[in-house]
Amino acid sequence: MGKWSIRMDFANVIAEKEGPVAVITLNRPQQLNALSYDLVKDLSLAMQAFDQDDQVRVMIVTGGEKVFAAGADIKEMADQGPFDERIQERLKYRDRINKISKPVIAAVSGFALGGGCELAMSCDIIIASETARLGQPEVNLGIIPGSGGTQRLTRAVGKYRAMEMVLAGEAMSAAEAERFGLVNRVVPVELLLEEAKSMAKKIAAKPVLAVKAAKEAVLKSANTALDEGLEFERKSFYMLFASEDRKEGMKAFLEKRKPEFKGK
Ligand code: DAK
Repeated sequence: MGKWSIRMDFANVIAEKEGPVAVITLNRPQQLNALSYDLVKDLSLAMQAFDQDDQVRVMIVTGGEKVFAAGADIKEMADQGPFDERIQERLKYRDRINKISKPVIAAVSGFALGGGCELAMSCDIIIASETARLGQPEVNLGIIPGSGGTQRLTRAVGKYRAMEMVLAGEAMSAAEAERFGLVNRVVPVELLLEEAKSMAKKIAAKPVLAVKAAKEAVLKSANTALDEGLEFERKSFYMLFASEDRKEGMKAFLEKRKPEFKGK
């Protein structure tokens, strides 16, 4: 088991946790981590398990150093009909990934295409390596992005750049993705996981109730008009005033010491 305190067994992902940080590695390297039904199911189950695990504060989703994910599994999809039971099931597992309440960091190296790019975009923070290439090439297959690509990409990079990616199907380099705000930062490949873990540990040290409310409030902004979003933010803000961690955080600041958060 090495330094990992827990390692869950799944056929298509490696799920490990080290203290408050869980790392889930997509593990179909021969198929460039193509997102088969089984992989999406394993990923979803692993993420849900960590979401319910009180020891885990932050998750990292990665494909390792070579490739993040080359999209949905085209071999599997080729013969599927639109109402195939597996497509419906897949949607259910995919939706659960979007509903994870803890912060999720994507550590992206190599190709993140189609469903791979959409998976990265449904995470909260994206750290990329210099080799990362993010794109929505679905148009080449006669389809369009189906897991949020047209919506999240447009919100991230703006209409015109999103149109180019979705209509022409060409991927963005890591440097360009950083310039357009599609990734938080770009680091050398060998530092990718280290950087993601360092970000994860930083967040893991913050008071858990405030982190949860902050993620919820930022995500809310995508689905609401400004007035409604501001109201939601205000309610969450006042709710946190009732927490012990809020009192401790402010007291510690005034006493010039490090706060000791309890998650209450
Ligand atoms: N699916 C299945 N296998 C794949 C794959 C994929 N997406 N991508 C790569 N592979 C396999 C290749 O077939 C090859 O397998 P073997 O021939 O060795 O058996 C192996 O991985 C290595 O790939 P290449 O030989 O092609 O490697 P290269 O380095 O030459 O090229 C590449 C890398 C990433 C440029 C190329 O593999 C590529 O273009 N891959 C396809 C990328 C793509 O089009 N991705 C979008 C897929 S469509 C849904 C919502 C969303 C979606 C689905 C459903 N619902 C609402 C239900 C999402 C759709 C998509 O993502």
